[in-house]
Amino acid sequence: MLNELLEKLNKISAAVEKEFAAASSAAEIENAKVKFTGRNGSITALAPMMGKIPKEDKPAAGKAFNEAKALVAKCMEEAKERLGESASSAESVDVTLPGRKWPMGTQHPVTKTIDECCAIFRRMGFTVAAGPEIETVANCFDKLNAPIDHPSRDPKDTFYFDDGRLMRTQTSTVQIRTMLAQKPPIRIVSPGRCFRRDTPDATHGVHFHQIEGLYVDRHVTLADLKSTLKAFANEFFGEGVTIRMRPHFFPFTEPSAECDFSCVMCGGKGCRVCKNSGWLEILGCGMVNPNVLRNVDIDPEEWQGFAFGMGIERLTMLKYRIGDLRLFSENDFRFLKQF
Ligand code: 2NM
Repeated sequence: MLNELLEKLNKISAAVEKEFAAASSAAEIENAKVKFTGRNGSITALAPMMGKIPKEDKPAAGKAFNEAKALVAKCMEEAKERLGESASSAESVDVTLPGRKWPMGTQHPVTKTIDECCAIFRRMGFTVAAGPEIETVANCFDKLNAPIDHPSRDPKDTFYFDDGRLMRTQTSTVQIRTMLAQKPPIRIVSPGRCFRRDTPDATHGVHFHQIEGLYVDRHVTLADLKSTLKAFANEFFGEGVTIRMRPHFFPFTEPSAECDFSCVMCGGKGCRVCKNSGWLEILGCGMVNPNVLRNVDIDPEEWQGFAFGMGIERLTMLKYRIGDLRLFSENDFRFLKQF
């Protein structure tokens, strides 16, 4: 038994010397090592024989094993030395290996909708404007003609800082900033994040996205507003969509309206999504209240304007048939990678 083992180890040792002597790259050296002492290496494979060696022969067998392993280590060192620099650095980069693939990211569906809305309004001559998320009471409420007791001013509904500033509740603040900084004509859309203080639950958190539009010029009428919204509806949802306006109230516009689009799911026939009405409430709009214009030093006798605002999440859900708001904030890759 011992002789058989010694014979096998001898043969392998000869092969070890040959193999390492022939190795001409770091990869080949590594391969040779694996071939002899790796998990399925030929020396490793002899280990079970130890169990069958008679007790008195075990020391000799163990010695022979250790010598074979030491030979592998020695030949490996020699081979590495022989190859010098080329083995340790240059050759260790195997240029024939395939490159590492970096996963390609995707756009968040909310970002997609923002970009698409901006593109549509740009084609109609609007500029995209941005502003800070932390705002003053003046920009968020006072200048927008919000009455002093308006519920949205309540700290129950709006996040206030100790210094009196707040997290904007709509992006009309950007319209105010633009009107203060520029003379009409003004044509802007302002997409962005808004904050309302609500107890976060399964269906809504504290922030959402809006895009608001503003057009101030001479002779702007409700007809301009309606045709702009109709053009948007057809660009965003498709040619077949019709719109309607219903009277409403906002402090910053007069008159004000809510604008419905014919249901994009059923084409207006009535379905679950439109609660069988054939219509979807999409946005709020109106003619800029003369008080707002006066608040930003624009003469309402000379200039008129229209404005509108809509929720990005709702547009996105309707366009991509997303049934649950939570998907927008859960960061589930299975959801996000579809966009
Ligand atoms: C809406 C609905 C109606 C609006 C008004 C203004 C401004 F600054 F001109 F007064 N900006 N946005 C507006 C009007 C926003 O959101 C539902």
